[in-house]
Amino acid sequence: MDTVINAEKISQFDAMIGGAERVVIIGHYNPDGDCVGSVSALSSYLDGRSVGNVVVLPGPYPQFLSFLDSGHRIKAFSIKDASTGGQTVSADAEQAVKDADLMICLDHNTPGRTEGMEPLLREAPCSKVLIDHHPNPESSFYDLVFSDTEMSSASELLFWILMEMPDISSDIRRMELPTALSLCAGMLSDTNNFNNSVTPSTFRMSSLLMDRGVDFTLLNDLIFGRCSQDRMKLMGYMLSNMTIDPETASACMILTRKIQRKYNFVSGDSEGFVNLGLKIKGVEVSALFTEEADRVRVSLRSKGGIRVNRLSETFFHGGGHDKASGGKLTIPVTEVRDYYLSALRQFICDEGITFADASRPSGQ
Ligand SMILES: [Mn+2]
Repeated sequence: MDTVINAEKISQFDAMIGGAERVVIIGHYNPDGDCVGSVSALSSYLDGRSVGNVVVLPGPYPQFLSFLDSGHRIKAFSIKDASTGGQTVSADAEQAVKDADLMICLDHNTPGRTEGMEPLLREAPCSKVLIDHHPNPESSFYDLVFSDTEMSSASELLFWILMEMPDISSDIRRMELPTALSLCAGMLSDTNNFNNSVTPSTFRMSSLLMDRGVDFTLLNDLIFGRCSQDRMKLMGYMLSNMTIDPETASACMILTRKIQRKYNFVSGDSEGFVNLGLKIKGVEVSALFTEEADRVRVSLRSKGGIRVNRLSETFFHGGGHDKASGGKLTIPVTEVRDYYLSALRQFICDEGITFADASRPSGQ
């Protein structure tokens, strides 16, 4: 952590916040738990310093994360118009970006990850700060960059930054409880409850947060234990219809619009589904394809030698982490599975990948 957080950067960040009157906090498209946790934590930290701030996300967050926004202060930039079914831009959210004198971007590495907000962000004249844990940040866009791919989550990175700020000075008791709760929720969410990307620093953070009074049992229940029946039934359907390809050691799930309608799908309902394929012996890469209005959204996970960020960059118009990445396709959903398998075959061949586990899955 010391390579990205140093005293000079902390005092620069502290001065930027101290000199700001209207901070806009930005998260990424399809906001997840780490995104919503880190933006709400930063917002409550700024509240504590009486610095005016607004959170703007490219779209609405999943309902199960609403406990992180009890004051209903998070604005969605693009919202679905109930009458037309199309997308409309929130004038409020747009104005908040234009009015800001400081922009702080969390859990994404380029304005491109904010989709429709990108032009607005690129035109904004204010100073910009990045706090993120994805590889290859677009550093030239930001005036100050905190980037560390070793961190489990943007929430963990923000935690260590806040701990170094002069008003907290490594004393966890000086961190407000709502800030601590949000940071913990973001970390638990991105690590899938300590299942991936954790390091000793993640446990040090957890220990301090527990000292501060964060209730891990409650948070665990709020994040992972309040599924709707529809979501659980959809999970059952998706597991029953998951396909396994022994040759590429891969699993594939496709969530079509038809199935979404059948199970009354709402945003967040497929959270974590992509990880399920990796539970099968011999599967090293897992994909979830979600049909949307104008594209098929791609989620990829790996636990072997296949670096899914490279796979996504090459074949799925996306990127991310070695073991977790996303992307998009604009081909018909019926062609997605064949495309995925041929992309995998080519990638495995081009990269010379061999599988660690000789006992491949045996298909259905
Ligand atoms: Mn994250």
